[in-house]
Amino acid sequence: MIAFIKNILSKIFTFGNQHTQMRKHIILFGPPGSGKGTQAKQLEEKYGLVQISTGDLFRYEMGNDTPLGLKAKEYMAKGELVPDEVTVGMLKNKVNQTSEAKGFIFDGFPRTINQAEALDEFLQTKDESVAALIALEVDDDEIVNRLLERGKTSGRADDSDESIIRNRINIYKQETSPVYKFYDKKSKSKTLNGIGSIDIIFNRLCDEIEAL
Ligand code: B4P
Repeated sequence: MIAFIKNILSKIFTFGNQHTQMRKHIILFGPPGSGKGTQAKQLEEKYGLVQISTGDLFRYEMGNDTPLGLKAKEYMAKGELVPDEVTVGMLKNKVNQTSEAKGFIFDGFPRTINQAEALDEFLQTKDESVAALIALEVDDDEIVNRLLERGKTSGRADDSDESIIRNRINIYKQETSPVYKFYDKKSKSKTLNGIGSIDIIFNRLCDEIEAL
């Protein structure tokens, strides 16, 4: 009888651990144009994780002229952050709609300490947490070049004007970079050189993720 109970308990705990291990949530971090979106798409394919890009979600809403999209447009066109209450609600909806995912790559989220706290609290309600924040380091001039280059074809208002790009970089330094320290205090932050070919950076990221 005791052996039977032990067996049942061990199955329950094994299942619990497997579930927790399977859900690996990674924050891909870095300034605008550091390659978060580019890399997240490849990581999604390799590891079967689901990319959630708040920038893409906002662009989708803007493209459909929804009330949320119209609100986001006011801020994004100037290179400013969309208010936290709008962003956090949208993110939670997306996570809940994708509940079967093995884990998420958060691309461009969290961008403020408020967003980071909201994310941690939200994941805690599911008995989950962020596995790591991986920051791609790229200098300002490289960012400006990349985004102006993308602006030639993307049609994005926030990529076509150097002063807007510089504003995005400044906002990153003031409002977003503290998120790195927030996760560093939990020993979860890592930094990678984001300059080099897309494949080289992808390999660096894979090494970090596999070491988690
Ligand atoms: P996002 O859509 O998140 O994107 P991003 O900052 O433009 O760039 P990303 O780092 O993903 O760069 P990518 O791979 O595309 O944000 C846009 C706006 O949305 C924000 O400014 C804000 O207004 C709003 N927003 C989004 N999330 C928010 C949030 N959480 N809270 C509030 N507001 C929010 O790469 C850029 C270019 O570089 C591409 O052309 C790519 O081809 C090139 N590239 C990539 N890797 C390269 C490499 N290794 N070498 C050379 N070029 C490379």
